Amino acid sequence: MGAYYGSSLLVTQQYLLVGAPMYNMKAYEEGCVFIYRNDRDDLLLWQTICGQQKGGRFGTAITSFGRIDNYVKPIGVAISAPYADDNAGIVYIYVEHRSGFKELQQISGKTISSDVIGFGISLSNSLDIDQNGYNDFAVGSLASTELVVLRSRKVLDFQATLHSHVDKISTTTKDITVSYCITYLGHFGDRDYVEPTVTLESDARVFIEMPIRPLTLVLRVNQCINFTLTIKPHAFDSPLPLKLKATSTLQECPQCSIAHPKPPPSTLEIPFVTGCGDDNICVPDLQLQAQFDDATELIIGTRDDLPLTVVVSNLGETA
Ligand SMILES: [Ca+2]
Repeated sequence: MGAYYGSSLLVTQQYLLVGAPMYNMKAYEEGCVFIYRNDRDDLLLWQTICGQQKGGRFGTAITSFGRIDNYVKPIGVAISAPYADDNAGIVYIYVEHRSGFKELQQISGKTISSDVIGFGISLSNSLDIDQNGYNDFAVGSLASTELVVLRSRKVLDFQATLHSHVDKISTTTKDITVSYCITYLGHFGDRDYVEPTVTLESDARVFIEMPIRPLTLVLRVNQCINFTLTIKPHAFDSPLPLKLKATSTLQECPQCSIAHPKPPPSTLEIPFVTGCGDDNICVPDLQLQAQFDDATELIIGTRDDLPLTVVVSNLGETA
C-alpha cells in the first residue's frame, strides 16, 4: 500500500525495471526496484534491489546508459535515492551481471555540492555528449539552481600480484627484491598501452628503492617491476612480519581512462627469522634478580642514595 509502485519505469531490450520508491522492505520508505526479465515473451520477476537507507526513496528515478564495456556488453543503469544521505541524495550505478545487477558505484550529492538537496529527483535519458563512446546523463536536484551532467569514462581493471624473492628475512639479509606483476583488462580505445604509477609502501624498518624505469603496460600482457628493499639495522627490534602494500594509479586527464574505483590492493607479508619456532610466536621467560651494591642493612635517614643492581635475563624465546 502506498509504495508508489510504477512511479518510475525503465524498459530495455531484455529488462523492465519498476521503481517503488516508498516501498517499506526493512525500513520506512527505503524504496525498492523490481527487475523483470524477458524470458520467452514472458516477463518474470528476476531481481529485487532495495535502498540501504531509511526514507531514502530508492527508485525515485531510473535511467539506462547502455553498454559500459566494448567486450562483454553488459548494460549499466542509474537508480536514484534523492532523500538518502541526510536528504542530499545518492545516485547508484548498477551493472548487469549473469546473476543479476550489481552495484558498481555510489555518487552522493554531497560530493557535488555541500548544500544540495534531493540529488537524483530526476534522471535524464542517456546520450554520448562528449563522443567518447560512452553514454552520459543529467541529474536533477530537488532544491538547486544547477543541473549536473555525469559523464561516463572508460574503466580499466588492474590485476596485480606482489611476491618476494625470499621467504623470510634473517639477520644476515642485507636487502631483498620484491616483484610487482600487473596486467590490465578493459577497453582503452585511443591508445594501446598505459603507464601507471606504481608505489610500494611498508614501515620504517626498510628503505625502498623505487625502480628508475617507468612501467609501460600493453593490454592483457603481464609485466613485472622489481623493487629493492634494504633492511635497516634496527629492523630486528620488532618480531612482527614486514607488511608491504603496492598500488598503481593512472594519471588524471579528462579523456583518459580511469582505474577501477575499488581496486583490490596487492599486499604481502614477509616474516623475520625470530628464533621463536615454526609458529613465529615468541614466548619469553623473563627472570629478574636485584641486590644492593654496597649495603646489607639500611638505617633510615643515614644516606640519600641507595645503588641497586637489577639483572633481567630471558630463559625462553626472543623477547
Ligand atoms: Ca560520453
